[in-house]
Amino acid sequence: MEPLPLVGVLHSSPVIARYAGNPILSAKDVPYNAGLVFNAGVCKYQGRYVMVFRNDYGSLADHRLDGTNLGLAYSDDGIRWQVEPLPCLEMHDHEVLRVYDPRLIVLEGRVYLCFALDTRHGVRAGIAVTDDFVQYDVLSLTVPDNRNIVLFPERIGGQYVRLERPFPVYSRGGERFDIWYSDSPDLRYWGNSQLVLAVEQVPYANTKIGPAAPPLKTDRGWLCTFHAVDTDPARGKNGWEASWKKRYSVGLMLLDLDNPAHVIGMSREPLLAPEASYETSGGFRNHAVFPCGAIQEDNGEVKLYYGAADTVICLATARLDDLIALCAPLH
Ligand code: BMA
Repeated sequence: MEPLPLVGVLHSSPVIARYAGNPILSAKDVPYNAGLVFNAGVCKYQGRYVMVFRNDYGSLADHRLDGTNLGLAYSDDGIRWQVEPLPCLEMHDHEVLRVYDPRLIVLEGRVYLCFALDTRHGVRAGIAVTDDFVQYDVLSLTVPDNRNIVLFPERIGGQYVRLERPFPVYSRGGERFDIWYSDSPDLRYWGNSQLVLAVEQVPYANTKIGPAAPPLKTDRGWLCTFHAVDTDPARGKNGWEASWKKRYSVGLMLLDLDNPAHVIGMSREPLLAPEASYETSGGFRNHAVFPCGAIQEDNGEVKLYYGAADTVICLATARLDDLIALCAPLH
């Protein structure tokens, strides 16, 4: 298969503004062993903002990582966070190596946590449900290789719906991965899988794309962020991880309200591209912005929570109307 072209320079859209106090959460805010504190799911539940974040702990000073857990934090304003004394959802056992990249979705009054998990027999993705962020009931796990699951916040046509990103390593010709749709009658059995958006349709990706934060319902369609990855072998060492050469930007698409496997529109340029110093330098993997949480406020603002350089958690905001307007029809 022909390689996709190099992407070149990228800039963030003028409609999005980084919070001036970024990062909003980092290792120093966590009351237990913490290192890289990044990709965070966020929801509003029972009057508070709740965050579940990824913590790759170890010693940053020595560039050493020992393991991964998920931290839990609460906030009254979505900006200042208080981290709980202990991590949550420990699944580590002989088979499960780690759980990471959480997304939170409030659906029919309960909170669903979608997560990736590395196992001894492949990368999987799971869906768990909780009412208190203490007890979690794991409802389903995919077969390998699949991750980046995001659930829609309501049933559509009676079915539960999700976006996901399988890794077809043989048939697509290298690391060329796309966004897929599946639905389920009960959140346990998933099927009716369909391709939603392919990497070659995204001008700012040449490697892979995947769902980012969970979809937001608007009167024009489901507004979905996705991560868009491009590789440039000339980029060289790009962070303190040994061989990191990729760049992660954020794309935006609008899906049909009644048939979310159908793309109505997509931003032709990234919503967010790594540009701020905390996104481009000094991190584990520089040039990575990776949202796992989005909150739609009543005043028309959208808060986007993203991991920056796989090292800290940041916030950016935009107007919902501006985001919808960026999604141009796909040809
Ligand atoms: C992806 C995942 C994410 C990470 C991103 C950028 O493949 O591992 O957890 O944030 O790469 O490094």
